[in-house]
Amino acid sequence: MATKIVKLATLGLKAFINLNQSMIFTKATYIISNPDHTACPKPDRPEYAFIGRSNVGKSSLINMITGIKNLAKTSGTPGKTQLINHFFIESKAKELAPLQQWYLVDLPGYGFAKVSASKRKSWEKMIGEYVRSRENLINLFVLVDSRHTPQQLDLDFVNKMGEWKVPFAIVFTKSDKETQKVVSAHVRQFAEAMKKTWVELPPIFVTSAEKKTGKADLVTLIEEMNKEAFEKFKNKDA
Ligand SMILES: Nc1nc2c(ncn2[C@@H]2O[C@H](COP(=O)(O)OP(=O)(O)OP(=O)(O)O)[C@@H](O)[C@H]2O)c(=O)[nH]1
Ligand SMILES: [Mg+2]
Repeated sequence: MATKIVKLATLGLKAFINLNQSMIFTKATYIISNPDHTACPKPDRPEYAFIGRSNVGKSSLINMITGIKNLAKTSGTPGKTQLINHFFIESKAKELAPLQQWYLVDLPGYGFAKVSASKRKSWEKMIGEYVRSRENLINLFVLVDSRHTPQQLDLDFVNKMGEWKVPFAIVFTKSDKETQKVVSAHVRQFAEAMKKTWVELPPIFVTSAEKKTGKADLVTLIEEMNKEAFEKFKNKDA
């Protein structure tokens, strides 16, 4: 099925410049896990969620970003994360910068073959409802395994986000498991596949939670989007 050409309406991304800032995390704590979006914390802070196939490395990436090894639970067995998990984060861009308080969200993976069809369906429903109705969701990070050529499931997912107008960035994971040449080829192929239906590509990152690479660019993007989001929150309250 042909996908509608969609233009990214991504908050803050145009303003994104890598200033080589490195975010200082002053607090990162687990708050709550929920089976559906209605029970999530009050949407009064910017929120960033991590999604992707089961086992792609979502929970590991959250731990890498915050620098806390076991903040989000990881596992070698796919299907570990089964609920919407909220983490409260307090950070600043540099020593004297103002504190920013925001949420990180670890989501279950999509497309996991080894759970029952009904469970898979209910996860997909939970994810779909969460990304479409969570009003403080500033950006979704869609994780893609850098060891593979473009997978239809991932392309279908990003196209769905386009249809739903959910702002997202793509994060290639596990880049330590392949040579840089292979990883670059897979990233290029994914971008080419997206260009068939997209007029503008989202931001793309290459990471390894194992080697702790790619963190600075990700946190810089969050920092920039936070600034813009806080302005919006302020205007809403005024
Ligand atoms: N080599 C390597 N292994 C990784 C990396 N990121 C994650 N892993 C491993 O991949 C497995 C899955 O990682 P998780 O972070 O639990 O993946 P997930 O996407 O949260 O998985 P689910 O919650 O089950 O959907 C674990 O064994 C991790 O140690 C990486 O960058 N490099
Ligand atoms: Mg997980």
